[in-house]
Amino acid sequence: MSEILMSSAKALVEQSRSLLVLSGAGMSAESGVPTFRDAQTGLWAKFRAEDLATPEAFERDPGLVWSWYQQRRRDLNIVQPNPGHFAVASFGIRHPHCTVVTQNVDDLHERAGSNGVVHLHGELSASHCFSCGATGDQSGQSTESEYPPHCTECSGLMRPSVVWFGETLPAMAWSEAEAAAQDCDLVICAGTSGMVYPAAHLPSIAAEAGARVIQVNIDATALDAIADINLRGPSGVILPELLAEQVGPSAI
Ligand code: BJW
Ligand code: ZN
Repeated sequence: MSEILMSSAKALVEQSRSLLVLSGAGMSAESGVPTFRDAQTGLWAKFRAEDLATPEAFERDPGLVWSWYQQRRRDLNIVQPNPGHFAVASFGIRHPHCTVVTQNVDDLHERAGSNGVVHLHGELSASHCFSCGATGDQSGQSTESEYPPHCTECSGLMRPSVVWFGETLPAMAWSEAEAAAQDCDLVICAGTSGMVYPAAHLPSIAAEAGARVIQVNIDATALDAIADINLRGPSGVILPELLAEQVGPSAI
């Protein structure tokens, strides 16, 4: 990757007073979590989204949908955050005006030390009732059961607390993300194809309000056109360099 691009991107980070990091599945790819749309390894290359990630799919076959998410929960238990997650977390500690908005349902940003992460598409570890929305007591939730447990409030079926196609995003998460996009002066989009809305609209919201946009991705994406700087490469390599503490001029 060009040294000139990296140093221009670092200058934008250095000048930024309010940063938004928008992450997608590619951010966790180097931890071993599959993306959705990568040609060979993405989840949608092996499974049909219509069969697993819609409310209609759950109504049709709750056992199939639940067991697929249970397997993903087990897979998530054995992976670790990668250097990209750690770079974002350590930057957030040094710069209080850094908001992390993720489309990911994993908790790898939090496990790396990021606080206040906004989850646009929910969280894999949580469940709520498909009928009444109650979250219930999750303390005894096992990742082994292959059929959804019953709700303690209404005896409906529990479902994973992730956002499926056709469902609205959690209102609080969306309003926090939208406010961060409107207020920031720099957005870093890391590891997202920019194909799923409304999340993919956030960089344009920020750009229209005057922010600059840096994209970190191994490939070209739908966001290339609005990014001021495209840094091509793995987020686990690029982000540690981009967000490294700048060493100021010597005091001597
Ligand atoms: C690396 C890397 C490395 C790899 N380093 N980079 C027609 C019908 C129905 C709906 C719609 C429709 N047209 C539009 C819609 C709206 C729909 C939508 O956007 N669909 C598009 C796909 C067309 N959106 C919705 O339905 C949303 N809700 C909504 O709009 O509500 C309003 C409404 C209500 C009712 C009716 C209509 C509207 C909800 C979207 C929910 C998305 N859910 C999922 C599943 C979550 C649960 C689960 O995990 O199973 O969220 S889908 C999936 O995509 C997941 C992700 O968060 C999301 C985004 O994907 P992401 O993160 O960008 O991953 P990938 O795989 O796409 O890209 C990975 C990138 O990483 C690639 O670019 C790689 O190159 C890169 N990469 N390794 C850096 N090491
Ligand atoms: Zn219920």
